[in-house]
Amino acid sequence: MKIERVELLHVAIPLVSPFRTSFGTMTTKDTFLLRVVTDSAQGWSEFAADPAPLYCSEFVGAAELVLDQHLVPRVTPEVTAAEVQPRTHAIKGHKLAKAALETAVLDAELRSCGMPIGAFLGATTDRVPAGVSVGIKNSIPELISDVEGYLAEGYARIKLKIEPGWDVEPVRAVRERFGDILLQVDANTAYTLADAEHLRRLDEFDLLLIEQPLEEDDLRGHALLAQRVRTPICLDESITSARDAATAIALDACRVINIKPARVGGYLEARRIHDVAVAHGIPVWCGGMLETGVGRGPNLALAASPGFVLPGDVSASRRYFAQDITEPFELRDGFMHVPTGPGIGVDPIPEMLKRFTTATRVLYAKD
Ligand code: NPG
Repeated sequence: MKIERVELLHVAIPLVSPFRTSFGTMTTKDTFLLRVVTDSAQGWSEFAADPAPLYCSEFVGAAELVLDQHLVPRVTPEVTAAEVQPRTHAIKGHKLAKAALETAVLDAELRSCGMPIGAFLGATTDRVPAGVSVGIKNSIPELISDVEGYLAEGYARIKLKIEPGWDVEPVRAVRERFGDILLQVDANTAYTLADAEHLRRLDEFDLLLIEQPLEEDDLRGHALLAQRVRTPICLDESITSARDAATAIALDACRVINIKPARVGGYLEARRIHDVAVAHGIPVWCGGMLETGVGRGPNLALAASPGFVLPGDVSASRRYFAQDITEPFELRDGFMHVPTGPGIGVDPIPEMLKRFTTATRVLYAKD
């Protein structure tokens, strides 16, 4: 497939309400889209990280630079989606930037042969149960009211963001108020092994899992923590490849894995992690990074693979955006539907693209 043009479009889309985690508060989805025009079709993708390196080491400015100077030159003028990873392998790290590039190329390739990404990845269902991630609130009544609203909308599972000082009490309040719902927590690396006894207090609430309690490079710490708490440990930030997944499983550092395609370099590696996990009997679920429809569509397709046995962070567009950049994804009876069109199955709406784009840059143009 011949690439004719690569464009990077900065977009800024307001969130319906601030989203607070242990690493910061987001009020706008501020990122970029990639558009890859080829001789047969065009492809779209979304860079998943934020303007500051708070969730992971990558951020918008660095990704733009590495795509422009190091990644795009290695895949132009001719490439296939499967070749993106080997051709960019020499560039260390930058998996979220690589994921954006691979996904746009994959989208173009799949569109050119009329294949939906779900069919390509091996989806075995056309709808997936949706969970919702609930940020840290100013008070427990505020949290209860938000959770009540999400349950009324039909979400199948609630994930509470936690941090030291906002953990046992909010979890207790939600469990007491809503009874036997599917409930899990996400610490985004906010604790240390010295907090093991404190984290053990979460055991009484029968959580599905505790996600990424310790630093991303602390697999041993997670393995030791797993011996001291009953709640299953789930890894997110720590898993950036199929090899990481195999290592973490071998070390007993996790009993569940959150797969975010962006974090692991794209959908091809995400599928490999899924396969490693399935081979070891480890359940997986699909994470989210407040993606617009451009990222949400393919995430839903991945979440339709058979190993995704837990509800993912694949909520409706309106959970985050009053107006999405694509047609909105909607929740129906607690499920989200996998897009069926070719490629990622969604396109930015030209009018919305115009409204939300703050700058456009051409990274490659055929002479
Ligand atoms: O529903 O898309 C969603 C968000 C789910 O909580 C969520 N994402 O740590 O998993 C996370 C968190 C996140 C948000 C990560 C923003 C990075 C950026």
